[in-house]
Formats: sequence, C-alpha cells, structure tokens
Amino acid sequence: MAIFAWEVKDGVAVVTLDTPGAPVNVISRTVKEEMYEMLAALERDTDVKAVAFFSGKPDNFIAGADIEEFVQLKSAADAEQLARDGQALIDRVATFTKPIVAGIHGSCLGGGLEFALACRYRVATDHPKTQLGLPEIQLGILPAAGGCQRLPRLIGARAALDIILAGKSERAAKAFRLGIVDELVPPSILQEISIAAARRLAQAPFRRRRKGGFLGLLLDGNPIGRLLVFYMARKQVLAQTKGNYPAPLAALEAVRHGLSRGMREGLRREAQLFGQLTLSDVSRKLVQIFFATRELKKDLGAPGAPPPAEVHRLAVVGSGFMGAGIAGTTVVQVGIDVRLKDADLGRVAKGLLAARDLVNERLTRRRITKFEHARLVAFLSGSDQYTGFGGAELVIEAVFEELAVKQQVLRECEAVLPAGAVFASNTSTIPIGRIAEASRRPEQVIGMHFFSPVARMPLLEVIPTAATAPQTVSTAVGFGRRLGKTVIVVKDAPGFWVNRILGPYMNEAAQLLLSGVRPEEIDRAMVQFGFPVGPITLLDEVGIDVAQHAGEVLQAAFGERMTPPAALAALVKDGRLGRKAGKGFYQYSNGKKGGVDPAIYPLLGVQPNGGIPTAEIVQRLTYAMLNEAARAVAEGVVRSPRDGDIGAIYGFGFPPFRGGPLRYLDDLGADRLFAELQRLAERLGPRFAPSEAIVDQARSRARFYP
Ligand code: 3H9
Repeated sequence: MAIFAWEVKDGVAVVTLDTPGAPVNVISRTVKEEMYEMLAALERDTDVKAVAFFSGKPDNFIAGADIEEFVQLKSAADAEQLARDGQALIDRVATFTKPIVAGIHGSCLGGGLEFALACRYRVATDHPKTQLGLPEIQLGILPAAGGCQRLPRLIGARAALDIILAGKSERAAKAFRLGIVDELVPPSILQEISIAAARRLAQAPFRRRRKGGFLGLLLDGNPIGRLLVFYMARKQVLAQTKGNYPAPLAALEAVRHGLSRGMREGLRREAQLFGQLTLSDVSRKLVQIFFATRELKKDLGAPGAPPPAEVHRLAVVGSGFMGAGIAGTTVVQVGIDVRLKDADLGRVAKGLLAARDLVNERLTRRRITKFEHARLVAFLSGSDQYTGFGGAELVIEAVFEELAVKQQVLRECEAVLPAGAVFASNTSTIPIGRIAEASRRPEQVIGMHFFSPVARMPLLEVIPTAATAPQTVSTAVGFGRRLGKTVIVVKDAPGFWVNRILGPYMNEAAQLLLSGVRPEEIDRAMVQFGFPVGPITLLDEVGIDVAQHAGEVLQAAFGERMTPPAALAALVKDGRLGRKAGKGFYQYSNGKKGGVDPAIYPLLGVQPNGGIPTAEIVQRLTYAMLNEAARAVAEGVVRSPRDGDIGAIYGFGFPPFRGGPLRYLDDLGADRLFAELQRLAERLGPRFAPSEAIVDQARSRARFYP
C-alpha cells in the first residue's frame, strides 16, 4: 500500500498521507523517499495547478520526524546528515513550483509542523486534538528541519522562541492568533476550504499580513529590540534549566544565527547543533523516557490481564482536597458522571465546589466553551448517603487515613455497589491488603494512590494485593490513563514506591538542617541538581504533618534507618504545617512564598553555620535515595527499573535528564556508590550502610539496564 495517495480535482491534487499500519504519520526515511517521488510526479502533471495536502489518520497530521531513527544514529556526523536530508526535503516543499496548502487536523508536531511551515498556506481545524508545536526540546534536540528558521520569520522571534524553547504545542485557535495558521475551520469543512485555498493560490499569490502587534514589531523589527529578545530568552532558559539542558540554548543559537546571517547559514548551524545534541547523554535519556512512557501506555498492569472494564460512572467517598480533586479531574478529563459522598452535606457542597473549580479553570483558560462547561458541571453530583452508587463501576475512597474508617467505608460501599464494581483506596500509608481484609470480594479491591494536587500531578500508583484480580488491575490502570496519568503498578508495601524512596531523602534533608545547613542552601543545591523544587520546599508543599506521618509509617515498617529526626515534631507542634498553614520552613503571605522564617532555628535548636559544602549536600541526599531505591527494586516494589524511573520522574520530579534514579545509579556505578555509602556510614551513622542490593550489585557489577 502506498503512503501517499492523490487524485486531481479541477486542477488541485488532493494528497493524503497515511502510513499503512502505523498509529501516526511520521517522517521516516521511506516517507521522505516517497514524498520526493510524489512531488516529482505532481510537478510533471500539467493538470495539477496546486496541491492540497491532508493526513488520512483520524487525529494526527504528522507527529514529526521518526524518533526511532534517532536512536540508531552512531555519530554526530550521521545525525547532522539526517538533519540536512530533512532540510533538503522541506526545502523542496518550500520551493515547489505549485502552491501547496496544508489541511491540518490532529497533532502537527516537530518535523510535521516544519513541513506545514514550508507549505504556502495552512488551514487547521478548530478541534481540541489539533495541536501545533515544536516539542523537540523535550527530547533534548532542536527543530532541525528549518523550524528554527521558518517559525521566527513567520511570527517573529519573540513568539517563536516562546514555542521552541519550551517545546510547546499550541491549540489551533492560538496558532491562528499567532499567525502560524492562516485559516481556522470546523473539521467538517477542512477539505473543502483547503482545496478552495489551493485553487485561489493557483491563480493569485497570497500576501500574508504579519501578526504580532506593535510590541512584536518593535522588538523583532530592529536589531536592538532583537538583542533584547535574545538576552531575555537566554536569561529565562538559564533560570529554568540551571544549565542542565543544552538543547534550549542551542535552539536559541540556531535562531539567532539564522536571523543575523540569513536562512542558509541558519540551516547549516541548525543541522550542526542537531548533530551534537542527538548523540548527547541528555538527549539519549530524554528519548529513553519517551519510549518508556509509550510502553507504559500500552501496559495493562498485570500479565494476561483482560482489557479494562468500562467505567461510565465514578463514585468518590470523601470530599476533601484529594476526593474533590479526583472528582473534578474525572469530569474534566473523562466527562462521565461522578457521585461524591461525605458524612454531611456541608462537606459534600465544599467538595463539589472544589471539583467545579477545576472545570471553571478550563473555561477561564479557554480550553472549553460555555456550553461544554455547563455539560461537564452537570456530571457532578453529591450526597451524604450512598444513593447513586448502585450505577458506579468504580469507587475511589479518599477518606481519613485510618484503617477502621476505611474498612467501614469499604463495607458500606460493598453493600450498595453493583457486583462487578471495583473498590479503590487512595491511601498513601495503609496497606491495601489490610483494607481488603474487610471485603467480601477482595479480588475487586485495589489501591489507586494519587498525588496532590490531583489535577496537576502526572503520576498514579496502582497497588494490587495478592488477592486482586487481573481485571481489577487493568480497570484501575485504564481509568488512571483516561485521567491523563502515567500509571505504574507497584507492590503493596509500606510507602509503595514514591514515598518509600522519598523517605530517606526527606529524612536526610532534615538531618542536614539539624547540622546547621540553611533550608535555602539545601533547596538551591537540589534545584541545581535538577529537581523542580528542593526537599525543604517540598516538605512545606506536602505539609510537614503529612510528611511526618508518612515518615512514622516507614519507620514502623523498616526500623531505624528510616527514623525521621525528632525536630520535625517541634515544628508541627508549633502549628508550622507548611504552605497550607501559612507558615512552615518558609514564610507565606497571600499564598506567595517568601524567605526562610528565622523562627525555625530556635525550634530546631540550631544556628545556621554554613559548614557543609554543596557537593556533600547533594551526595548525602541522592545517595540516601539511591540506596533505598536499589533495596526496593530488589524487593520487587516496582515491576521493572523502567517503572521505578518513570515513577520518580513523574512522581516528584527526579531530574529527567538524569534518566531517573536507577539510570543515575547505573551511571554512577554500584561499586562507587557502595564505597561512598560505606564512607558516609562510618562518618554519619548506620543509616547510610549500603543495602544488600547495592552490595550484590557492586560485587557482580550488575546494572539495572543493559
Ligand atoms: C523531530 O521532528 C525532529 C525534527 O525537527 C528534525 C529532524 C531532522 N516518531 O503517544 P501515542 C508513535 S523530533 C516515532 O501513544 P497519542 C508512538 O511511539 C519529533 N514514533 O499516541 C506510539 O507508537 P506505538 C518531534 C512516534 O495519540 C504511537 O506513535 N515530535 C512519533 O497519545 C502513538 O503514540 C514529537 O516529539 C515519532 N515522532 O499521541 C511528537 N510520534 O503505538 C511525539 C508518535 O508503537 N509524539 N509515535 O507505541 C507525541 O507527542 C504523541 O505520540 C502524539 C500522539 C501527540 C503524536
């Protein structure tokens, strides 16, 4: 079957790209070859006066260059050549003798957008699935098929850098406002309008009016304004990446070079930089994450599990922050009935309002129409009784963290739920197996551990017990995915995966505080290492009381090595619970984080002394985590190193460019970690004693990844 098909209608060749058997169109070597042939044929055909180009995929135009091909590349020179080949093809499109109109529906990303930018005119559907963007930065590379040249020329350097440097995708309406898209249409008339545009362009050239407003013109239109744009962009990139990600700076350089030296030179530089970046360690790690995430999307969570059961109605027990977050996220992402239940109507009303806020936010951000908003809000309902639970295929409880309360809720739910319904607990500290002891059908009980705030945190831990049926696992995993979460299945062991490996890290941060290191020094060191926030800020965000409780659970399970320093209790006693209380390690006013509150020092019983160098801070924190991570993997807490790394990256922002804690451990080498842990244990105590897993790995020179 051919990749390209076309027919000529009244002088317009209507071309469809549809890679057989593939879920999306990508620009692979074969697609490139066939595109050249197609263009040559259309050029020869004297009946063809213009071309209208579409995708045959339902929700995808072109997803970019083929990422699979990047991993095969063996040298920077090969990668540079790949970029040059890509540029040559896109140049062939840009200089094609007959006008080409791109009719875009679905994702139009990376090389896909670079192709569209080379077309004479772009029509896009105003559908939420139509997203246009240059996500290359997220793979540690840069747009190298002319994207760093054509986008700034089309919409100005400021707007283009905004997209390129963040690896952002824009919805079609925004792309239209920016001037990337020339016409915005409903999907039903995409073909008709694009063909009409092609016909028009065959007769008279199209003069595009540059958008971007007065400020854009002022900044982009003169060399000084442009210098300012580049200066600001560089500053922002460095502030965000701490210099850990080379790709945004390279992209900035490619854009700057092209705008000052001209298109040809810009393209040359773009290809050269692509060559260097593609083979870099950072890009390799980011591409590995792309593949791991993709594998997880297809994983049903249990070997031989049947497909997830359909969930048309969700019931949520507990309308606090987590329950309301789960309810609101479900309505926004899945658009199904959600029934919220709590002990009294006052709490239910509060929960419904909080859930509704998430729907309101979509409207404010113009992600949905007023009509859609009304439709979604109508999915939310609540009660202080279990009415409405009879139609739910899944119930998630998010009530108080006490075993007896959760077991009581489970019994009450089972009395009203339909026979096949799944009961999920959102506990973070109680073993699911213990909750399931109260169940009449433990094969339908599972853990679904969401992170806070539910709407924003991308990870979900799904926790089956020994009795949980594979169908229950796939239903929980499938539902989590519909919520837009990356889902890992973990063992029913204290702290599951994320909190288990965070435990020693947080404890060590507290130990550092008690040695007189300032909170901001600890946070700064870890942000520089690549975390989005440091551990002390994280404590404030999570809640010092919540972290303390989680710490106690880990200590009860694992003993001395997990002992949280007693000083945290003094802060909790002082009502210093973190951001939610308006005071923690840091000061907060009107929801804004300020500086460190000096009142913590007498509470902790220390004076800051600046005695520990940054390198040691980083070493103690990360090694404490790696030691525990290796131990947890050996105990089978995660099913694979892949799940462990993805869990840490999406769960608490372990630096993606390091590939996750287990890849980082592989890079360090277990033997080196073993030696360093021994040294730390001698100096600081047995909490650093190398775990058996590290001892074994060091001895056998084993790695997590081949
Ligand atoms: C680039 O363009 C560089 C150029 O500037 C310069 C070159 C010289 N390649 O995510 P899904 C596969 S870099 C290979 O489950 P969705 C994906 O792996 C590229 N494969 O679906 C999966 O395969 P499988 C810049 C790709 O609907 C299947 O398609 N582009 C590619 O949730 C379905 O994917 C990007 O970074 C690709 N480029 O989301 C876009 N794209 O079924 C990356 C997808 O075998 N892709 N696949 O597991 C995405 O963001 C999402 O896949 C997309 C669809 C939004 C397109």
